[in-house]
Parts: sequence; structure tokens; C-alpha cells
Amino acid sequence: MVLDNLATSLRETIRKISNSSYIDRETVREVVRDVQRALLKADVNVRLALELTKKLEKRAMEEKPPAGMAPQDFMIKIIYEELLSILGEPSTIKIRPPQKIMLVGLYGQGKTTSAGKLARFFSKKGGLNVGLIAADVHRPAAYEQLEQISKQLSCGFFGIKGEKDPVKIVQEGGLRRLEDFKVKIVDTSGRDSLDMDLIEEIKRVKKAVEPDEVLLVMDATVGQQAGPQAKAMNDAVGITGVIITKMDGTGKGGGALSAVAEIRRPCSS
Ligand SMILES: Nc1nc2c(ncn2[C@@H]2O[C@H](COP(=O)(O)OP(=O)(O)OP(=O)(O)O)[C@@H](O)[C@H]2O)c(=O)[nH]1
Ligand SMILES: [Mg+2]
Repeated sequence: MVLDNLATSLRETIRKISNSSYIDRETVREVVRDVQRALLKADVNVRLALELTKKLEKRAMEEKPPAGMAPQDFMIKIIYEELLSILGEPSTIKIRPPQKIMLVGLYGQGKTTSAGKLARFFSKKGGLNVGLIAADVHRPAAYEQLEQISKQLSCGFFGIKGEKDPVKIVQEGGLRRLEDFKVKIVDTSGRDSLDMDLIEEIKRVKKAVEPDEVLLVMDATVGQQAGPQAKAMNDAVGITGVIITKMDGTGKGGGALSAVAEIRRPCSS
């Protein structure tokens, strides 16, 4: 589980189950309440938390443990399975070169930083040469920020300083000039809210890039607005995965996880 607080609360619940001498209806109800409380505390949205715990309760009441499995272990197994089915299995980014990855998300969520982290991942883990493409034409110094990252990592970089059309950057330079790079990562512009401008822009960039993956970058501290945002992005450009950033700085993160559940895509952090 990626969420520390959620994991800690659930660990206590699981300890409680392991220590109980039997599992009766009252224990099931208590466990379900504990799980629900842990989910809500981690900011998982209410509808999702209720959906999950209802399923959990139904299975725990109706299903019998397979032969040889203690009812306590069975209860823990069900909790684990239901959490995974709703929150999605954490996954690592797949290495399948040649590949093009486009990063999308609102302002300050960690797109540019994640471009660097991904580049490091592909070059260290996959031994691949990576090219970064600066298609954020709004943020001042976005070009310099990505260029700096590419220098630190000794990877490829392309951008056109001062160019206001991201499609031009991607078409005229990015993809052609970085042709030999096995992995191309496109950094795009954010906005302070999900407006039509941003949607139109990333749609156009997506059409030009034809990415294998469109990753939505979300800050773990994002609240309940995360779900609708993710849905709108997904409807617009088809999100293939979610990167949750700043997990180091928060004990919550349920907002972002609710977003992952909303569009049912794999997530990594
Ligand atoms: N602690 C922490 N800080 C992060 C992480 N990822 C990004 N940041 C910080 O968050 C801030 C914004 O990150 P960027 O990568 O510039 O975000 P962005 O989405 O590209 O932002 P815009 O280009 O403005 O839309 C920077 O100060 C980063 O250092 C993370 O995983 N942990
Ligand atoms: Mg950026």
C-alpha cells in the first residue's frame, strides 16, 4: 500500500483480526468500520469507501474460507483483495522501447520533476537513451528547468525557446531531432484549473506525439477534486496511468487514490 497512514491504520486492524480467537458477525462489523474509518481518514472519497466496505462486509459474511485457511487469514485476504480491486495495483512503468510518454497535469503537480525521474528510471533500469521534450510553453523558464534536468542526467533534450505552439515543438523538433532516442518523454503545460484551454492544448499535443502512454501527474495532497479532474482528463486524452508525487510529504493521499479508482488506471509513485 502506498499510503503510510492508511497502511498503519490497517495494520492495526489486521493485528486485531489476527489476535481474535474467532471471527463472528460482530467482529466483521467492527473490522468493516475500522477499514472505513481508515479510508476516510486517508481522504479516500466517501462513495468509494462505502462501496469498498459494503463489498467487504458481504464477502466476509457470506464466503467460507477455503479448506485449511483460518477464518482470520481469510478475512485479511478479503480486505487485501478488495483494496486492490478498488484502488488498483501499484505498478511500475513498463519498459517497452521504443516508447513515447506524455505527462499531463495541473500546475505544480510535479510533471517536470517526474519527467526527470522517469528519464533516470529508463536509463538506469532499462539502459536506454532518453530524450526529454519541453512542450510546456506557459510556465516561465519551463525550458530551462527541463534542460537543467537533462544536463544533470546526461540525457537528450529538445525545446524551442520562445516558441508558443507546443505542437510545433513536438513536430518540428522533438520527435524528429530525438529520433534515435529509445524513450521520449514530453513535458506539457499545466493550468491552475482544468479549463478548456488546457484540454484543447493537450489534445493537440497528444495528436502530434501519438504517445504510447499518457501519464496523469497528481500531487498526493490533492483533495477530493482529484476524481473529477482525473475523469475530465481521461475523457479528453485517455489517461493510461497515474503518477502520484510528493508522497514523501503527506500522510493522506486518498484524494489522488480516489482519482486512480475513478478512472481505473494503474498508479505509481
Ligand atoms: N517533496 C517533493 N516535492 C516534489 C516532488 N515532485 C515535485 N516536487 C516539487 O514540486 C514543485 C513543482 O514541481 P514541478 O515538477 O515543477 O511541477 P510541474 O507539474 O512541472 O509544474 P508546472 O510546470 O508549474 O505546471 C517543485 O518545487 C518540485 O521540486 C516530490 O515527489 N516530492
Ligand atoms: Mg513543469
